[in-house]
Amino acid sequence: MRRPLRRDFVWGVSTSSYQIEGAAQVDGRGPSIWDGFCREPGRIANGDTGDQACDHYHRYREDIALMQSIGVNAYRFSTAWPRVLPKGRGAANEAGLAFYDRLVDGLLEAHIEPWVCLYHWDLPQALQDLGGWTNRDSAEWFADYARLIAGRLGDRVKRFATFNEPSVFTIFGYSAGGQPPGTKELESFYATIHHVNLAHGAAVDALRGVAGASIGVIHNMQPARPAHPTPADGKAAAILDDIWNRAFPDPQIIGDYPASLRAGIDLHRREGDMERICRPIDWLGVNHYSPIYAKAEGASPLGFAWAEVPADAPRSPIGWQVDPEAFRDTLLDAHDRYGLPIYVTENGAGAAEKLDAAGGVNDVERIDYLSRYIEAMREAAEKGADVRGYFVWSLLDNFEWGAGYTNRFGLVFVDYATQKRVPKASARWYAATIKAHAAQATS
Ligand code: GCO
Repeated sequence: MRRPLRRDFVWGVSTSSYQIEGAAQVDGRGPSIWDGFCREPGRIANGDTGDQACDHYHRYREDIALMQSIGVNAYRFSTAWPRVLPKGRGAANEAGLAFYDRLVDGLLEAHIEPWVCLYHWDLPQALQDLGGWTNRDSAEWFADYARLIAGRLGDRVKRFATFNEPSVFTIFGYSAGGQPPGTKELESFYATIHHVNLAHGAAVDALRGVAGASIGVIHNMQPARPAHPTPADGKAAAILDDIWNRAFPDPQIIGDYPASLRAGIDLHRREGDMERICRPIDWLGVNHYSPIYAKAEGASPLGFAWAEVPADAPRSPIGWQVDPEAFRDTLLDAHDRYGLPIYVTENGAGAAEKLDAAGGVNDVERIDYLSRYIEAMREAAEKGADVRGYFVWSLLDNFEWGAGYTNRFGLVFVDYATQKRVPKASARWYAATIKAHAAQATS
């Protein structure tokens, strides 16, 4: 008899502000770096933008009802910094804060616990104009934003994350291209890593002002594997592992950077910085989809290049490798290395779907992916990983960054032309999974 997951296991869904809210120029929201990036020719598939997205800003009550129908007990979302501070600092936007009041109150009325992530990549453009994360002042800008959110929502919200996937937005924003600001300058890259870590620590201190706050951070964690079993590719994979998996959780939780990054970071590190960064937190959010691959690349300033998934590997409909064992091992490694309670804050499968003749989506491949990954998570828990929750990415189909609206990750299909929501087969499957767990946990 398999040991059930914890009785208080959290079953949720995740989204992010820029990917679902829309209302980009409504009620005083200021521009973010993504608003501008989407308008640069060639950056986003089909020239898509987050201007409307899922119109969650206006349809949040309908979306809460969808969460209720699935039976989740938690909802992870992000607050949009430029919606509450249009210039990134200074005067707050009451209409923006009032939206999050309404959203949080609606969730609590539905008995769904709000989990608030402060930063899911939508930096106010006004702060980017001051250097953004390359500017060491960004730590204080972020701490002030954290204090504003904590002060407004902290009487009702207790679960806070500082950042979502800092390695992704720093690598692709400042080194590999593909995300704003799209620069490729090594020193700026190291500066942003260090300043984002400082911002994390400053925000943790700000959030500690909330009585009963349970503070975490959300990191993508994926085995970095060599494209070929050669010493050169093995070295490249080790570099990618440090940059992709360790550059943030290690200083934030262990207290120092991986050795391979220290020379670059030391150009920006000051006395006392590691104590400013490594502040006690209560949980670790792990986002995981698949392994990643690296190959040696002498011409690359970082010494590696991304490599393809092996041709014979099982893949999801958008070509990401399906490897549940890698997920199990990632959870066990994270448990061993960081020793914090773990919540899987993102896991899911993308597809280029459309409504079938019956007006539904029978997403059996997504169901297969989710069931195999949840089983792998159970196995990790049985082997000792302190896994306490699981959030599907995502509740809704939404703006998938560079892929625009071509990749759909939702349990719920969104017809962007009409904004009609259609729960997929996976929404019904997830609802049944949550119910089955509840029955098992109380037996
Ligand atoms: C990320 C983000 C999400 C993505 C999801 C699917 O990792 O990019 O957290 O915003 O939409 O991971 O790619």
